[in-house]
Amino acid sequence: MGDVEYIAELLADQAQRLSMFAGVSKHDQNDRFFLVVGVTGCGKSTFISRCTGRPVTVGRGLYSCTDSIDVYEFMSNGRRIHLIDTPGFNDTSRSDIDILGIFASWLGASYANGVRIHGLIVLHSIADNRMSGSNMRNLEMIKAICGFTSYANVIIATSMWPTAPTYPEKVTLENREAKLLGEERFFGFFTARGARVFRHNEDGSRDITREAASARYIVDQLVQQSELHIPDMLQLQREIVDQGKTLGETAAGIAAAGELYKERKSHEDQLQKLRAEITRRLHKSNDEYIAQLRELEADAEKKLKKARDDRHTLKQKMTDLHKTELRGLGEKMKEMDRLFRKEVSAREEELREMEESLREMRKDLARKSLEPCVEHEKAVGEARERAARVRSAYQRFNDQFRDILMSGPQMDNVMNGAVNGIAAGVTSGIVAAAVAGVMCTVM
Ligand SMILES: Nc1nc2c(ncn2[C@@H]2O[C@H](COP(=O)(O)OP(=O)(O)OP(=O)(O)O)[C@@H](O)[C@H]2O)c(=O)[nH]1
Ligand SMILES: [Mg+2]
Repeated sequence: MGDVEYIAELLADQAQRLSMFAGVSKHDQNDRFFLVVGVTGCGKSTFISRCTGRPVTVGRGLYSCTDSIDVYEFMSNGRRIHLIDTPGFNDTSRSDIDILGIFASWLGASYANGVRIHGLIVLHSIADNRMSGSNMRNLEMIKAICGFTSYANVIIATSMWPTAPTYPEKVTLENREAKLLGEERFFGFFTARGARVFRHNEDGSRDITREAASARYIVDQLVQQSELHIPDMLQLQREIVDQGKTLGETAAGIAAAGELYKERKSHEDQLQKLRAEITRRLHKSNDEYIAQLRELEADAEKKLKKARDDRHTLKQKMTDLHKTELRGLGEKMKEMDRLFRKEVSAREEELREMEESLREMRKDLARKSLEPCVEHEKAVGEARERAARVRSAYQRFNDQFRDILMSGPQMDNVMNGAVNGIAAGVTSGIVAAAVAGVMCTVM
């Protein structure tokens, strides 16, 4: 299978999985939807992959990989479980505000279409030797997104336990765990309000079967809990859908705006210092040093511009957030369409040339043996299959995404509709918007 076909297959598959979470296609009453959250690299996608036994996009190194919401499902005791993979709030390429916009878009649309979140798994790497700024920010955002009175449907799962630690290492980790789970400013906030705690893959084994057993055990606990109690809708859903707040007016938006203000101030200060330094050194220093300062200045300007764009995002309501997602989608789909057309014409050109040379060969009556002709006919048959496969993949891509692309101009009408109308009208759009962020690594 060629690259383009493969990507198209992945996209179509992903669109199908997302559509149930977004409420575009109907789910069963017994289905369970669980959010998996935590900082970048804490093992969310791996956890989901182990549970579902399916490939999930997994990050490499410091760069975060899960760039939008994605949903993976599996059957457990006859019940369909949907695990919702989410980007961390310490993403390397996007700001917390962008990430919050993704949460608001998806959670808002799915809530408005009648999908409830039955619980959350908060993963935290026990290998992190301190609660860094990003860990703390993640916690603040999770709290603000949930806003529950009871956190009984939340599980805190520690990940990345080492294999065969020494005794002192073990003691250090256990002390760290006790502190993390006990102190109100860390996970104590959640545990004091009913959240339960588990160690995921405690023996640090990288054996897939054992990891899967551990992950499934944790999910089972949430399933059982959801039998007893279904949590309230998330605070972010209530605010963005029922109360029609802008992102910046939601509790999570307010929390993110505080950080944004600090970041903006720091970029402004840095820029001011750099500019003063450039003016001071302009006639005294060598060109190379000035060029370095100019580079830093350009970088600080870029960051400041991003912070200003983020302020704009905070002023958006759910419908605007969808529009933004759809605009990005349009661009990506056009690019995909271009790649597909290129691939289709390349395969057709190849087929034409091979058929042409086969015709020439057949005409050559002086040929002594028919062997080369038979071989060539086989090759032409294969080229024909390749061309047909790409054509049909392109057709599938078109069928799946054309309506979504066409829906852009009609969006304004849908936007003025009732809440359910809003969600139903736009979720097919955001389903595709998310799938258009083509994956980075597939396990
Ligand atoms: N040692 C160890 N490594 C793990 C474990 N779980 C995941 N990893 C590795 O940690 C890295 C990050 O894992 P991911 O599952 O991509 O983390 P994530 O939370 O989805 O990251 P983002 O998508 O960037 O937010 C990958 O290289 C995994 O193979 C674990 O339990 N133990
Ligand atoms: Mg991930």
